[in-house]
Amino acid sequence: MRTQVAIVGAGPAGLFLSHLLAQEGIDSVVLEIRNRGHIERRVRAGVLEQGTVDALRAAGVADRLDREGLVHHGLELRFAGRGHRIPLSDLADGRAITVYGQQEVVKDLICARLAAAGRLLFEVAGLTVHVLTSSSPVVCFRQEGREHELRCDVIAGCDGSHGVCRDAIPRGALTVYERAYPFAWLGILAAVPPSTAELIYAYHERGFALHSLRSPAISRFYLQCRPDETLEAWPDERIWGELRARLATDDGWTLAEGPILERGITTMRSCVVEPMQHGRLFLAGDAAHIVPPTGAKGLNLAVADVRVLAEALAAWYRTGRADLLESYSATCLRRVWRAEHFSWWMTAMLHRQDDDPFQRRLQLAQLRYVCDSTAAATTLAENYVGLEWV
Ligand code: RFL
Ligand code: PHB
Repeated sequence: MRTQVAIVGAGPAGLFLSHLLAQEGIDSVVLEIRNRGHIERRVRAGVLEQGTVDALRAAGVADRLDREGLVHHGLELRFAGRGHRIPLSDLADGRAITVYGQQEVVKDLICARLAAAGRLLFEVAGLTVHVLTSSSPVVCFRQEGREHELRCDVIAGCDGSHGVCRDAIPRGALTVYERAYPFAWLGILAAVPPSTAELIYAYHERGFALHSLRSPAISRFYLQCRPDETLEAWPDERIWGELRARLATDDGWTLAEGPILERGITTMRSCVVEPMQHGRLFLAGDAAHIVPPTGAKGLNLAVADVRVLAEALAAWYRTGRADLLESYSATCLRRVWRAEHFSWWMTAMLHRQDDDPFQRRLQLAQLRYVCDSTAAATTLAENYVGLEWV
């Protein structure tokens, strides 16, 4: 088997890269360890930056997003029994976010690739990457019991935080920057109309809570919990009780409850590998960097990376110029580190960290400042909707 670009992983990064390359006339094969149903059902991100929506639209894969996505011009910070609206669009040049499930983006991209007869191989096993510093790297894998070798010009490692591409780079060629957090998120999807028109990020002494949404009939919630907790410790009654307590206000706001459709616990960490390239292997998305979900940046960074990579590959194939490929890592890392800082800042401001009352007063002082100062609110708003110039 041969292709120009072998793409490992059919998450948003791998699928969108394959789509962008096809638009430039560049052939690719996407290799995915899971089956199609699994990746189309995997509940994850929900917030798309303005730039992500614009990129999906420009690539012709936003028809359903434009019909079903919920455009939000603000969000709420809730603490000390009161909500404070941050008018995102007023503070960020009219830009907005769109709430649209990541698995819907994945479904739309799979449809587009299959409609264009793109090669998407599901349920590949034992995938390994070889001769990365040669001009003809190779991907080996098994499918339906048969061994395959895929020769290519370039490998795109889009295989997420537990993939194999990053680990194929020799130690010593990469620097890993990491930070763990002493808490996790319990996330649920519930069949209940949202009790809010905009996202609510709540700081409470019992811990952080987030009220998000997916559609007029489906709500999404997250609760800060301990990283060692299991789902058995969280029966439905405890989940709704904590959400009611952490989201409570003094003005009689009530939370509608409903059947829980899906639940999961995610640990939180920050991680960046530098550089995002080794020879002919280019890392993109979660394979190269992880952010805690508080800033809603992971999917948006994955899309931003592959836009840079697709443009660099297009220039290379068209004219032979390699400068954009050579600067791929540096170009992406500027945006990555801005998002790392923003996600860390949002996380530190909103989570209960320990029993330190000094720390709690600092967090409240920061929250009040963000709500009362236009300059501080603008910092949150422009980062949240996505900075155009990084
Ligand atoms: P993905 O989506 O993990 O896709 C990687 C794919 O690679 C496959 N794979 C392999 N394939 C072949 N061989 C192997 N050896 C393989 N190993 C792995 C995997 O099966 C998978 O299909 O990475 P990608 O494409 O880089 O996309 C990144 C995003 O998924 C991630 O950053 C976001 O989900 C993060 N995130 C959020 N991002 C946002 O922008 N906005 C949000 O609101 C937001 N909320 C979230 C989130 C992530 C969460 N969790 C569960 C981690 C909320 C949560 C709870
Ligand atoms: C979500 O809707 O899944 C969501 C929203 C905001 C975040 C993280 C996740 O910061």
